[in-house]
Amino acid sequence: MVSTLLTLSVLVLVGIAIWQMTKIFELSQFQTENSQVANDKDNKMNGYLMFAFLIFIYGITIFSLVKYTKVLLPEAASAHGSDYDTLMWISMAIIFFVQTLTQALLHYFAYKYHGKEGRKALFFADNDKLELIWTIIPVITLAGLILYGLYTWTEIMFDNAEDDPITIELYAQQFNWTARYAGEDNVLGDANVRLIDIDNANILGIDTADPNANDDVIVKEIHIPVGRKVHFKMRSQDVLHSAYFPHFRAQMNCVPGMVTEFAFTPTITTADMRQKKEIQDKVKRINAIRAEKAAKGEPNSDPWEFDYVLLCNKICGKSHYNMQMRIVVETEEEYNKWMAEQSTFGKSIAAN
Ligand SMILES: [Cu+2]
Repeated sequence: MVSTLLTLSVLVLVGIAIWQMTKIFELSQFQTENSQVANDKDNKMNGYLMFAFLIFIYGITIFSLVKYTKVLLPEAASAHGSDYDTLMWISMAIIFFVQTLTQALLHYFAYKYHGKEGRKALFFADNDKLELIWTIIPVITLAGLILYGLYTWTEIMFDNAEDDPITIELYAQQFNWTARYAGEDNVLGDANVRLIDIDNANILGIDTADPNANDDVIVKEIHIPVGRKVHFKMRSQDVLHSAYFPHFRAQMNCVPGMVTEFAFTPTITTADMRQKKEIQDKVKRINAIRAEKAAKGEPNSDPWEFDYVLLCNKICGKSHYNMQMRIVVETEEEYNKWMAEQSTFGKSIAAN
């Protein structure tokens, strides 16, 4: 501890010494060609450099668009997903257009009006017309985007008119997910962190006295029938986590001490998604990288197959990156068959 402090103070002192020495060095220089005042040549040079930098920005933008567009998420696999994507693409298009235009203007003006011997800047205190224009246009655009966003949000979050959703609880903890189906009655049994009893297979702290808990089904992989709404209720055991379903365009924080909710309807089965061209291309690309790793004998190099996933999207600790669960979207029959194979909470408790 003391030695760390000592090392730190020595480093700081050395830093100050170097800084003072450069200052002395600067002061000792003769004020000839090395003048700090920019001349016409310097100003012109800086004007050109502004243009060069603009070309660099556009170049790197085009490069990224060409090279990295393929890593974007595939087609949305939920009923609300296309609304969400449209909202994002409209916002992105407006931002992209305005950014491209203003960036060019900024650099062009910096070049056009670069410093010149004898040129003086025009000064005026204010201009009502200009201020009106640059206030009104953003206000209208932003109001439009925000209203459209709110409308989409309400559509996604509060559209529960039809349905008979399947209720599934997602339980987050450092560093894994556990899911609990509400069972035959579609009502989750009460649960509390104080009731957790690892030795008796009660990992979610389910209240054994609650009759609704008996038919609950605890699993480590989610299966959902395509076209059926799923109502997720999230809990967290320890810290903030975030349930992120990238392919279904859904995300909700999991907060210790409260239940958060999100519902969506999956529209494409896992099997159908695997047939899509963009997914097959992605699988090919990833497996090419994996084959290279396998040739070198590196880990995580077995061939990969596409699956929907639930990820944690909050930096919740050192193994956060590994916090994921497989989601299988299948036909109603396949789902029923899978569900029939699962054991209920009541049965596993009785077996203990
Ligand atoms: Cu997490």
